[in-house]
Amino acid sequence: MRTVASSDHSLHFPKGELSGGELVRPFECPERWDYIAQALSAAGYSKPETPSALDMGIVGKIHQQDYLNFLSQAWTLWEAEGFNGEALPTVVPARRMQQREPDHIDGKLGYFAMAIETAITKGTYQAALSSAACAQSAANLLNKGQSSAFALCRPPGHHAGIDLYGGYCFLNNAAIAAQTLLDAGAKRIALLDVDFHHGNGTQDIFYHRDDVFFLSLHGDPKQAFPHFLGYQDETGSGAGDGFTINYPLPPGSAYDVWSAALTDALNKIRAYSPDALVISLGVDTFERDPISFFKLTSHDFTRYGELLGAMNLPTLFVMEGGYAVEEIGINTCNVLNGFQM
Ligand code: OKP
Ligand code: ZN
Repeated sequence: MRTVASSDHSLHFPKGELSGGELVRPFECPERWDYIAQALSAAGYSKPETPSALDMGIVGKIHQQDYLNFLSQAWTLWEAEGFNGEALPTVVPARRMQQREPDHIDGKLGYFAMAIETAITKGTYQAALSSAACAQSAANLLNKGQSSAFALCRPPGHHAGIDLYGGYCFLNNAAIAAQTLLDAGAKRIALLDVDFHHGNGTQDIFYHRDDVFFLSLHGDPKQAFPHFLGYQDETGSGAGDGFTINYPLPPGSAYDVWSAALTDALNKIRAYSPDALVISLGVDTFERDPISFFKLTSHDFTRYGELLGAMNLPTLFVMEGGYAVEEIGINTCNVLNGFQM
């Protein structure tokens, strides 16, 4: 399996994440990328390829232009105010307030945020662009006939909506990859999100569409981030009616419970008969993940990789979360190895 990665990920390394009322060192840190790259190399995967320049025309089919303008300007506007810290929102357009983009950066940050733990810094936008480019270039490997590919995306993407950032995400890498497959002639894409957290951004982007079938297994939003999306009764709308499926699962869920949901999802994907499968691959379902509550073992990642491989579909893996940093490489490789068994 060919892999795509960009060293630009290291341009995004905020010092602080708002967690438990403190600014802590972010869980989503640059070493995550290093551990995965190292594990891929140790497992005999060929050296990751550098992505081609991102096609912004395709990005424009996923994200709104006002949002892209905001991301591109945020750090400059923040610095121009003379603020000393990293850019974090403090005020959001809550119920019954104006949904209107303000001029001041404090207002813009809150207007486009879906969560406020995530800092924007000088290199954030470039890192996000290169991360999306990895997903897009990996999608283009499938377009050119490869049966699978892995995009080592960092920062992750699945919480980024049409015009929303947060939860460590800025551009929706998996959605951009799915659109890249569609624009090359695919008619139906299944996008399966196995990250511990609900892929609210991906759901938002495709909620009204029937050309991308979105399925997500995740911690029940009553108990888990992002808390405000990912319930079972969200099933799509309009043309997209029936093309969103959520599997919210309770705290402590181990492989028996989790894989039963996966098997159901895979059966529904088979019935949809997609041209390709995109996996939002988060390995924060791991039993020792510091911010999640599922109980998958390292071996379980191999087991479900095999189930994904048995689908016999062109498959693109897009890296999302995973915060047990020392085990993130092994767990990610286990999925890819299982897939190829
Ligand atoms: C990003 B991805 C829990 C706080 C959660 C944000 C989590 C973002 C996860 N105490 N903070 O889906 O792995
Ligand atoms: Zn996650």
